Amino acid sequence: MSESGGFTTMAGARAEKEAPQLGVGMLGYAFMGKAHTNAFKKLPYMIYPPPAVPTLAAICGRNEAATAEAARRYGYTRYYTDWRKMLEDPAVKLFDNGGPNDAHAEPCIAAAQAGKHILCEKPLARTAEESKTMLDAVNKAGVKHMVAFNYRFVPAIRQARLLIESGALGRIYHFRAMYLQEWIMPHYNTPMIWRLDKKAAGSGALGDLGAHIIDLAHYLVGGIKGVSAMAQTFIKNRPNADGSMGTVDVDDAFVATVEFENGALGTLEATRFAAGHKNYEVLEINGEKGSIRFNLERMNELDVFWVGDEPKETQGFTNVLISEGYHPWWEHWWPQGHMIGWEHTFVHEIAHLLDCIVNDKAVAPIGATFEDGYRAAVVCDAILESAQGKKQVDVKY
Ligand code: SOE
Repeated sequence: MSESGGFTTMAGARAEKEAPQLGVGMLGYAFMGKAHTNAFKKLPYMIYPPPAVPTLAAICGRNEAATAEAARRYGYTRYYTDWRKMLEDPAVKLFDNGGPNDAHAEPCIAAAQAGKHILCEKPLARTAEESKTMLDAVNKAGVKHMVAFNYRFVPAIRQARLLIESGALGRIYHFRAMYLQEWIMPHYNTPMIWRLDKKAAGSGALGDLGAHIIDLAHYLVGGIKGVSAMAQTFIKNRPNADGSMGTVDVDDAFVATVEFENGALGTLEATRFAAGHKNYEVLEINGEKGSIRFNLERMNELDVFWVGDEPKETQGFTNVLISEGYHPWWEHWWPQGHMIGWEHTFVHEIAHLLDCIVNDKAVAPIGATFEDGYRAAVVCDAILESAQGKKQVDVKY
């Protein structure tokens, strides 16, 4: 308990010196541009003293009016409609790629060659091969690099990793994860969008949602040895903006069984056709000493079960609130029980990257590097190969 019995003093932090500033160049102004910019602006006064103060040097997007509006709305100093010009801007030290999947590789490789540190939204790229070109570029350039697998930065997920690392679960037998959404079901009348076009997205639910749970499988359990999967496209044609009919050439859903290198067995599932589920990412880990269960829609909680934990063992799982000052990142927020949300995971992950940049620390294992993005892409490719070939596929990173 802290001095006030669980209510830490909110005004206690003191900054000994001015934090360094770091200019950000943001590619994209839509969903991820908004989520990342919200984190850049909130970070300096909530993660206090901040490792660095991100300055909004520039934002870039194809549509000039929308990009200029985003610059005004968020307070970016400049805006560009050509990312090549933005990368020439000396004020840009951190390139943040929040663009669609087909706009990840070329700009990130160019940013690495220009000596910029890089944050790239997930999935890293459309395929493992394309991800590898990005990994090679950042390794050659010696810049810091992170993939925005933001669920590693949910306090409860970080707490699960710490418990597993401490041996609290013992040998891991199972990893079970689902990521369920509903927003492209018939009643949404979703037209052809870039996420449903293989050329733009690389894959469908697999790369968008499956990549998250594959990264968490790597983060919480370890490497994957082999997969056996099935995939389905439930609606094969959707209207294009011009009224013509487009062909959906990506998966609407996949299910996979996986064998981990440490012998554990797993099941992975992601779909955008789970009626009633809005952003339902759940996972469960079963070990010899107990189990841990997480649900993103109750993201400040963990359900735990400890073998031999009398008398709870006879009653099943216990629900634990992850909101104490000593829980990961909670010292930056509110007193116990005052919940944080999905947006705060971006504040945590960007603060971590800034700390790694200004203090030359390793991004991994707390954050996902381009190596992790590549490893997730290898598993995604294996799942597609298994589904298309109707066979089990070995995973070779
Ligand atoms: C859309 O499916 C989406 O925004 C994903 O792209 C995000 O990564 C996920 O966190 C929420 O859903």
